[in-house]
Amino acid sequence: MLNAILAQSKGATFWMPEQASTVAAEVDWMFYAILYICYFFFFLILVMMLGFVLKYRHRSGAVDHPAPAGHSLALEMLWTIPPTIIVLFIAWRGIRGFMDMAVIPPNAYEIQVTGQMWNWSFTYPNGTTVSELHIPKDVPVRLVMNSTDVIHSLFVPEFRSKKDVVPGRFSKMWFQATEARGEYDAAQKKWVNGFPIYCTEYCGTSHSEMLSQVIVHPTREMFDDWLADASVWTDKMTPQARGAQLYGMYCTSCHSVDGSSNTGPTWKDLFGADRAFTDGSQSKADEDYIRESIYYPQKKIVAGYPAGQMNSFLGQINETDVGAIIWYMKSLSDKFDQSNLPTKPPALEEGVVDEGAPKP
Ligand code: HEC
Ligand SMILES: [Cu+2]
Repeated sequence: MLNAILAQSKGATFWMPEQASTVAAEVDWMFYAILYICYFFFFLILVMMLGFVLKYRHRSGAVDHPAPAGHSLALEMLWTIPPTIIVLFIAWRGIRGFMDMAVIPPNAYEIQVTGQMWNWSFTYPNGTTVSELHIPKDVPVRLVMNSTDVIHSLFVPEFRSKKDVVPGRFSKMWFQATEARGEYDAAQKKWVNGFPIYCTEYCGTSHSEMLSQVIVHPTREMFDDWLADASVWTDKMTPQARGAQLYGMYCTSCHSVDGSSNTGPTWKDLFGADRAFTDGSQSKADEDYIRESIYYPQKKIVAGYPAGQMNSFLGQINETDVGAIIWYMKSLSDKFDQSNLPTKPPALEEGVVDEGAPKP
């Protein structure tokens, strides 16, 4: 009965979104318990206050200054002991729920999370990095999270899970999804309808735009299939399409591809252009220069831009993917002969046999 009132309903309510993890029901229980305790005292105090206002209102002939009230042991016990029991109960139940969330099961599946201005990336044990979190249902998942720049905070409301992601240290969080969610939209070529992911560190310009989603696969097998598929792009897209995908994951917040200005220079017509740097030197934007700009961005600072804005992507974007980004920049530049762009995914180019790639 009590449990039914205190939100063991899994669906969304006025206060809370649907429950989709093993700890969600306990969090809601505590939330509603405190909420109803507050309702109770709010109305109790309000009714008594109104009652006293009426009962002791000013009437003609009444004594102006009644004798000060003395000491009432019963009353003092009443306002001391029940509230103490209530707060101790809240603390006990809260600590119990906190421990469930804090103690990570040793068999949890581990995913690395990186927060950076202004997106999330998720790296799997095989090294695959994606911009949306995919997990299997009914499997405990541990997130080991860090930030390359400022403090971020990862929040999945349906899981009731939130944790700060702090530069210079790893924070950890775990959850176990109880509901499968999300499907692949073949027309749009992307996953849709997952549980939303937010950054709740609202202290800078675009944390609120660090939106992503959790796709919960119904079984471990389906998750493993997804991961195997996500790990290989060479049989699915051209290198310039892969470059565009990486751009969407890491670079959109600072670089435009249509010539408009942003934190960093636009990539439109960048490849092959002459670059001038703050130290007075110059160079052509060729493959080497772009690779260096991605791995060692502080070596040459483009004139007109402040240094220290762009972080190195060394260890985050591998050489193959840097190659794909360079192809993408070539596809955006009028200084590159567009008829030289690859037309097929590398694994499907004639004469290239990739034994390891799963068959389409
Ligand atoms: C936080 C903002 C930011 C992000 C994110 C960012 N950059 Fe930059 N980038 C800059 C700034 C600012 C400059 C210009 C100053 C400099 O040379 O360091 C720059 C310069 C560059 C240049 C040289 C451009 C030129 O006009 O010569 C390249 C190439 C580049 N970035 C590639 C990338 C790639 C690839 C990514 C994503 C993987 C990326 N950047 C992500 C801010 C960013
Ligand atoms: Cu953030």
